[in-house]
Amino acid sequence: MDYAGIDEVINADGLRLILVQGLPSPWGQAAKAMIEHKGLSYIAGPQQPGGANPELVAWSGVNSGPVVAWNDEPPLNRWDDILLLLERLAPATPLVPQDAGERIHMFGLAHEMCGELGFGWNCRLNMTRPKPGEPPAGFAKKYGYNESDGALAIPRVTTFLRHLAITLNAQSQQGSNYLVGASVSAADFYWAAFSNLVALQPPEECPIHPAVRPMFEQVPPEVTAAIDPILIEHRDRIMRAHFKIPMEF
Ligand SMILES: N[C@@H](CCC(=O)N[C@@H](CS)C(=O)NCC(=O)O)C(=O)O
Repeated sequence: MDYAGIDEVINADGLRLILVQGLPSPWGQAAKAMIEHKGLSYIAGPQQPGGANPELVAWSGVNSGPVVAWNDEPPLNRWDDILLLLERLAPATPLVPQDAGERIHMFGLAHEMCGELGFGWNCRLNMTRPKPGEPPAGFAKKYGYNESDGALAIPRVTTFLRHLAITLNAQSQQGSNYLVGASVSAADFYWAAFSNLVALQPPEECPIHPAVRPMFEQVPPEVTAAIDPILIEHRDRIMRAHFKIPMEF
């Protein structure tokens, strides 16, 4: 990824995107792909995962990625705020359905993938689970690991995966390859990006550092068992049509 310095990003006009450097962070990769799909030009800056990132924190108020900023408007860090900004900047390539029922469904699915205690969150709780008897540390502490949510993380992930497969199978029977309605929406981008938390793309598509790859590939067997092939077919189709391959981070 061609990163500008953080100061340059903060002081620039136009659209800026802060990405978690070196990791296929799905929130950031979905935002990046949607920006590129919409033909918006932007400059990117790095968030150092696990680092203090003092300039980023002083500017945006958060120490995580993505952060998306437009001109002198306050920098955004929530997936839904980011999506609505992108829709405003490039309405001609909509990723939020016009139809109210489809829109409600799309935001429901997106929340279940991107929101707190959603699919991505639960995958991370499981990935950073402390050893028995040890207190949460590092990302587990930062992202709110506690025993009750930790115990529910895997069941929440498998329930979501089964629901998503039912949705895609029903869509397929209606003649649609997309999660919602008859055209691509933000939900398709989110699933493509978040699928990497349970079925990481091969190195040539997702060139994550070999030392970090095993952490992403440690998927509990009950999660792997809940991955209907239609989920990965959809991911691969959306990735090939709408994401840059190999992934840049
Ligand atoms: N702010 C996002 C979630 C962002 C998020 O969870 N970012 C993680 C991605 S793994 C991150 O920045 N990790 C690196 C770190 O915390 O240092 C949202 O609520 O929509």
